[in-house]
Amino acid sequence: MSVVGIDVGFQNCYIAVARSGGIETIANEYSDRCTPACVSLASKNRMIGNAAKSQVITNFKNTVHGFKKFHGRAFDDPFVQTEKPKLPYSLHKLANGNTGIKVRYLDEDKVFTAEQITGMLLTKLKETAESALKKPVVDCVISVPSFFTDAERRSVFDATQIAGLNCLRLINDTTAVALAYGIYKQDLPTPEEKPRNVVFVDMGHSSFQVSITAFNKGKLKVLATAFDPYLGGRNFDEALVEYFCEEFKGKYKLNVKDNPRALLRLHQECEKLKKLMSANSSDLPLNIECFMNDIDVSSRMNRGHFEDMCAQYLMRVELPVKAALEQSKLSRDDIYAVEIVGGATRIPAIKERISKFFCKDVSTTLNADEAVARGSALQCAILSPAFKVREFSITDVVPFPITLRWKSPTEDGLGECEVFSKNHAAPFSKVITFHKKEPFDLEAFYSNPQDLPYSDHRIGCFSVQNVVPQPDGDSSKVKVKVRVNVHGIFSVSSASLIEKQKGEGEDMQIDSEPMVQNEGRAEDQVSLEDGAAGEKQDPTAVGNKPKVKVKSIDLPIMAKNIRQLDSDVLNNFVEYERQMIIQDKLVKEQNDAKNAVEEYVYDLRDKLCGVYEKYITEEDSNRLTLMLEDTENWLYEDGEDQPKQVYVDKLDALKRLGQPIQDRHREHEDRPRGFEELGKKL
Ligand code: ATP
Ligand code: K
Ligand code: MG
Repeated sequence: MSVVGIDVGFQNCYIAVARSGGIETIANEYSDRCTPACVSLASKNRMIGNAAKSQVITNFKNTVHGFKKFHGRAFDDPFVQTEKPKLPYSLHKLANGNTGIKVRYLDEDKVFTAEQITGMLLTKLKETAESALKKPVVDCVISVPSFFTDAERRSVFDATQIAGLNCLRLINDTTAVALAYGIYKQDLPTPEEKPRNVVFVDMGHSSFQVSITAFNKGKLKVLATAFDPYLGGRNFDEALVEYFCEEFKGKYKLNVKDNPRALLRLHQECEKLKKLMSANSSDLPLNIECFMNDIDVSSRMNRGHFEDMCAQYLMRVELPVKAALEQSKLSRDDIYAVEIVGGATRIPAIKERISKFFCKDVSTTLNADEAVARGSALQCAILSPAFKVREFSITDVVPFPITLRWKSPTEDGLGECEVFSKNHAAPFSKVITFHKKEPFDLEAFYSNPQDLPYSDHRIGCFSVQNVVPQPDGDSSKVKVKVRVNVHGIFSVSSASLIEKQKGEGEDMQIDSEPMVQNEGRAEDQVSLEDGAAGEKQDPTAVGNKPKVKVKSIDLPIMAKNIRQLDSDVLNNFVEYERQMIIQDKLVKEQNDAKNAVEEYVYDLRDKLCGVYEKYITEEDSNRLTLMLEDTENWLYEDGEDQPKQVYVDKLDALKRLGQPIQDRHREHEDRPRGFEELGKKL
């Protein structure tokens, strides 16, 4: 069983595997360890990753990138609406209100969901890992931003299902980084000692995340997370793009924004320029040939000017860093190190701001690009029974407080309770006791809509069914377990009805109990309250004290989460992905077979006027050359798009003619040298 971790970035994806020798980041067929988060749909197949990235400009309407934040988002979500006009491809409102991505695929208009597009990307990453490991990849850990809400997490989780993966955990980006940092450290304080507090900062293409984590030997505990979900490298690219669009309007009378291709090219060039400026403070040129209307454009930029232009973004760097420190209740002196990862932290001004805030140099001991994937692979290794790895416990946090609401016989008719506070430990289960006579609904939502980087503060509605009064007509005691699971997803996970016990009149009571600190596997633990809930039948009274006979009946729960895909829809997506994989494979085999014919034609033709010359009569050679020419023409005409077998047969036919010549040549080559020398003399 393979053990892999996947960092699904807004721009860049990485896949790492745990092997006996340690963690290794895997390179794809382009010998690139980074796979672009890009999917390109075409009339016969899909291209994913590097192959798709090369289609960004040529096939811009059908090449999808920058879709990570469409997970779990309504089409009407303000974020989706602000992104929409900036995208080279079209968005489409799905029947359930979710965001769809509209493209041409197999010569038809198709609308894919974010789950499907990420599913395609995961298929590619899975195949990359499988071809490197030479065995199937199923179990994995996938990273998500720490600020992802329930709907976004469930949506990413569905994508893993579509790709046929078994996701053991959705791990927060910064937590994965913390694990990659901590697990190999030999000198962490013992559990009794004061922990070592480390700040992790990750700025990627689309977002900025900060966490403060306390380490002791064998464990890490996240103390606080803070973020700016809309601050990342792309803002800096956009600032440059805006600037040059303005400049080119005056200088060349070009309206770049009206030309999607030119705009995409400008984006690419601005990103390159931005990266150059990280290493170079002098004036740098920007040159794009044949940019628009056959005009070559050129300009210059330097770091100082760039920083002025981006002042509004640079100002925002300090805010999450400050918020995280405040929430952790630590002072700057308590911070042992500030570790930075993510591509955009290479911008010197960003590094400076972080360093200045903590009055400390930032550390770059982790691989800025690969740390998230490597940490995810480590988590997968810990969770996988197939792998032996040092015990390391992870306690993460709940990023946004969660409240439950229900109808109650009180004055305002509503009962309400915050079940998870901000930075509450996670995963975690709690048991809440209600007194009810009939089925009831629990509505879960994020307590503070204003702090949520998501437009809908609802999580879902959980209906506790089959509740009946006690035989004497009184309310029944109903124990409800709520939890934030290992993926950071909230649910009302179980409920049971307990026969009335004496002396309990209160409306609702909440008991909490941390889940066993075994991370993922804690999932399977049943949280028991006083040994009552979860037990079907309590043993009858023993000893002196007469005990009430307690009976507990499991109650079904109907969950309805916002933006959730129906299970039959998800199943269809799983099936459709399988079909697309088969289709891609067919096209690949067809192309390979066609290429083999083409290669053979070129190779044989070269050799006929070269090394094979002596082994064929002139007449035969001319005939064969003519035939090769015919085949070449055929490949560009009737033979352009034929079933694989046609190419295979074609190649066989050619080989029947070519092989004897090759054999004669080889026979001669293999002849002992002396013999040949002798032959020459004779
Ligand atoms: P996210 O974490 O938001 O999902 P991601 O994980 O795909 O996105 P990263 O791969 O961490 O993002 O970083 C990509 C960003 O880093 C891009 O904006 C890229 O231009 C930027 N970047 C990479 N190298 C440099 C550099 N040397 N200087 C400036 N920016 C850089
Ligand atoms: K990444
Ligand atoms: Mg990232």
